[in-house]
Amino acid sequence: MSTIERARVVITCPGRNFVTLIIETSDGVRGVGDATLNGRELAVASYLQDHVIPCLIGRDPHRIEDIWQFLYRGAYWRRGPVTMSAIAAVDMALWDIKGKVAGLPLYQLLGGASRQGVMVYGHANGSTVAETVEAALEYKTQGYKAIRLQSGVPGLASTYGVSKDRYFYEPADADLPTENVWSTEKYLRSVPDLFAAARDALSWDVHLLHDVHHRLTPIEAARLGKDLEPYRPFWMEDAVVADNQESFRLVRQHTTTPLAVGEIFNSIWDAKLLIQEQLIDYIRATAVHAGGITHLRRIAAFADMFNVRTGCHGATDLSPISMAAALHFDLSVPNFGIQEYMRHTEETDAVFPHAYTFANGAMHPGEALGLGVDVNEELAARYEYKRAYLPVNRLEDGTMYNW
Ligand code: CS2
Ligand code: MG
Repeated sequence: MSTIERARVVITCPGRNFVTLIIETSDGVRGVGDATLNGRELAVASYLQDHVIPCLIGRDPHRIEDIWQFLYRGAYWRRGPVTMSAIAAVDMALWDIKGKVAGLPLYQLLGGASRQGVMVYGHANGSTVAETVEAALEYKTQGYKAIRLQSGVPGLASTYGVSKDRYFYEPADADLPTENVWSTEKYLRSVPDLFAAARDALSWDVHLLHDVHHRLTPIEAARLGKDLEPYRPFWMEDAVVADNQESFRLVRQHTTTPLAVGEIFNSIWDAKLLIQEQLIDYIRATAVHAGGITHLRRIAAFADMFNVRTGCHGATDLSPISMAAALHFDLSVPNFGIQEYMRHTEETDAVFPHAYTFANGAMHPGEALGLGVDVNEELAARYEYKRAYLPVNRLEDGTMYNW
């Protein structure tokens, strides 16, 4: 029987920080898992190095479920983004190993392909509506069938999702948290104009999405949902902070705009009421922050019972290992909705060589064994960790708010 012989954490920063777990078996098979938690990378690295890896050595790498349960129940202090990102990294690496030993790409172990390809959405953004619509037209020209729109807000110096560089968005922008200023009133006035201009320019043969990024109250979200109905958004994401899942009941009562939530969820318990009361249409949880492929499959199966589809998070602060894991999952899961695709930089892609591809608005994980991605440790070593925080938000009167 093969056993887990070695495991180590690789921290690298090819433009932004990534944390990777490598597991190696006594048969010489190597698996990789993403453990990146934006702004708290070292916490997960330590959780793995100091508390998880000692428990892995000598175990049977094929007992993925048993190891998952050992790490979840055995932690005593259950759930939370750090714990579940660490468990996720182990889970992804063990599925990678199982695929390699089986001689199959991971999606074949998850039940095979349920579709030809995985529809993705790109990120059009700009400091003005005109710039954002121009970027969206470029994405449409590149073949995207779904495009997220994020525009600057008149009267605000900065806002979520608008990057200095049109294609690469990295919000963790400083050694200490940058303080942004937010005004809901100014924001609510600007979004309908953005969608009106975008529909006018892009017509109806492309899906349009928007990320509110946790910044509205339920009644404000209800108002924005109603204001956007004429433009038929594919979804309005993170309309309201979801700590209180019941608050989505009010939004749901007032608008037919589809709702997506969950990129910051780390277990099924964060979404239970939202799913069973059908308060959302898409669940955004993804492998790296929600306990890996094993737990993500549980969340998707529960969601399927209530007509909720998947819409996995896929920002640049999730490494190409997470993108690969998501694409294998997306290709197979029956209630697939859409996959976020924020392209990584060439530097990052060089550190994480991968088999996945993009064409005509969709992606495919490829036919390489396991996850079909690896980490080039020699190249990774050239990029030192660099502390970086996500920004914080204050209202115009100085009140601390949600970023
Ligand atoms: C965003 C992310 O991709 C999204 O939908 O919410 O860019 C998010 O802000 C980052 O992943 C945070 O690290
Ligand atoms: Mg988001």
